[in-house]
Amino acid sequence: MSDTDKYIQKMVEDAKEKGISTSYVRRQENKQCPIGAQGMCCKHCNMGPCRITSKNPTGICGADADTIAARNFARMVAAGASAHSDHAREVALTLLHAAKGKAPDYGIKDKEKLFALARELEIKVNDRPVEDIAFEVANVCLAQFGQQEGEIVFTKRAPEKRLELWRKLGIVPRGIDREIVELMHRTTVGVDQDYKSIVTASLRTALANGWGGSMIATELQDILFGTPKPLRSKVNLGVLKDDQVNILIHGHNPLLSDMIAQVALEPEMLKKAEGKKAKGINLAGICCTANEVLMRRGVPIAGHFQQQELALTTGAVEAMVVDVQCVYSSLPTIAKCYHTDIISTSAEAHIPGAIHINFDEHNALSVARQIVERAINNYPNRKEVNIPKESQDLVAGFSHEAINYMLGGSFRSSYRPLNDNIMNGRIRGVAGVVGCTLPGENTDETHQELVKELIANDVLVIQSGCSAITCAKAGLLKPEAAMEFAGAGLKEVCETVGIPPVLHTGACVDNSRILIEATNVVREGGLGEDISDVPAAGACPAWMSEKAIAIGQYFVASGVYTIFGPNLQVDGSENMQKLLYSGLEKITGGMWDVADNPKDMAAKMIAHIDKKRKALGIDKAKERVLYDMAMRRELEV
Ligand code: NFS
Ligand code: SF4
Repeated sequence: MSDTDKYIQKMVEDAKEKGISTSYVRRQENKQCPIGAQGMCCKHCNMGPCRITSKNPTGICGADADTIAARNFARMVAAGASAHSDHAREVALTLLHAAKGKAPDYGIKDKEKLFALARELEIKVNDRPVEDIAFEVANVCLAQFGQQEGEIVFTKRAPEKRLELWRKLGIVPRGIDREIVELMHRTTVGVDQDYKSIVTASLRTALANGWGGSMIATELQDILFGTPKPLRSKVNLGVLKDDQVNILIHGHNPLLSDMIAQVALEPEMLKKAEGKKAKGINLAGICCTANEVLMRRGVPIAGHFQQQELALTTGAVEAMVVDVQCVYSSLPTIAKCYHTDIISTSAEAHIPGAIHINFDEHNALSVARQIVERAINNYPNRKEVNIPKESQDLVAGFSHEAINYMLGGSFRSSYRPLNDNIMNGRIRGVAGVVGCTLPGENTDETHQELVKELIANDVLVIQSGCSAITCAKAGLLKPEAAMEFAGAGLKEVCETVGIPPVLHTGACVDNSRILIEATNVVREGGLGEDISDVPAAGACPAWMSEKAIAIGQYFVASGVYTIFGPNLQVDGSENMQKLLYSGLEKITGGMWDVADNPKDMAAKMIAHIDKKRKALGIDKAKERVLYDMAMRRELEV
């Protein structure tokens, strides 16, 4: 158990003593269904639900373990893709409305990125008004959702060889919504029954997420709220303040959290807080919306997914404001023991027991003010407060643009130094470590140990989502972490460039940034012609949400070796195991793998990275030879 886990356990125990149940307690009480864990439960029609066991090899319709495992897996991909993509749709609609003057509180923060994207989308820039350009960019992005035929536009960003492979396999997404709907259709009773065909279709849907929905969300959020640059901040529940109004923003879409972050700084609001005898307004984040406002505004992070309930038990939270995704249904019950308001804001996500203040982009700031005022007025109702001292410094903000800039040195932005250092072996490879947290004794340690093991072996780590939060809590996202934890080669690079050995690239939708980073490495040259050639690996050590499966599948479809823990819900089917854990490598160049502990996971990732180094012929670190006179003479002959 790591130090940060010990503190989680202490809070869980304290809560339990007060009669408060948390996910940690419920996970022990609620035994996971072993049949579902194997992907062997089907409830897609009312002849069932059917459960496949050795005695019962098929469902009533005749579907076998392979079909059922594939259908369940594919439906997770569809659901996960829908979540990221619906988020993206809202962002695109907001950009559209902002351009038309109908969402007056939003503006274009990063004009350069807007212009660059417009050029890429073949939209004229010249001297046209910014709003006109933004309007067209938003329209092209929105068209990606409803497009019925052809190829979604951002697949063109992939290395040529990758795109050709996708074309050959017939998995270039035609339209984002189309692929999600089609996969839902395929997996209803009596439609696609061949596990291979279902998995292939899910590759296409996953790509519609990674190179579609998620990428649109990232691009347009950068345009609306700014492209992240490295900045310092803090993490863990110790960021809550005992003498200020604490507002926690939780969920995913920065459309809301960015507005609240703005309002919390308004002098008028601060005056109101002082009127209630508070020394200020302290904003902190939970889950991915925390990552969004951290990356762009340096707002501190209170905790990851498994800390949302614990944050309430500090008694110091005036309001927890949530929008969509990863919000526990238990929050209002816990909040009742304190003065905390749980405020839901999305028309798509109502929570029994919460206060609903509907948020929409047309009057964003006024709704944000209403929420912040409510929190301020709640401050005098605080009773006993128990804020842990634990907090850590971190550096975040590593968008692919920032990485390009940082690595390029003083002359020009470039990935060349990264490629060179991978080729000369100072950096062994690159790993993306992402995703959720699970309740258990080793919630944080699973991530922290994996990442420590990777950087000790000179693997540069890129992180996002809740996984990044766990490692930030252990101090791994500070430049100083290179000194303490990184191998000699990686340490040298980190010190020269001034970066931490673990780069925080954002929220889960920002895993699309990792696709671009991998593509940039390919384009820079010297490390193969496709993403699958690069010495790189992806990991999600403790997946929870269907979104994680959708992300895993788009990494695999993009040619990345991707390892999940502690299990995948497909193991009831031997054929699915064979296909995911090895067969796909021959098809996409990427594959799935599983490991239930960080040591094995790191070992498998490093073995894969070494395999790729060998294939590139850069496996033997070249000894530096100092020429002596005899050797020179020999050369001259
Ligand atoms: Ni990602 Fe973010 Fe966290 Fe998992 Fe949930 S917050 S979108 S799904 S739990 S990493
Ligand atoms: Fe059972 Fe087939 Fe219906 Fe699934 S679709 S519940 S396996 S009968």
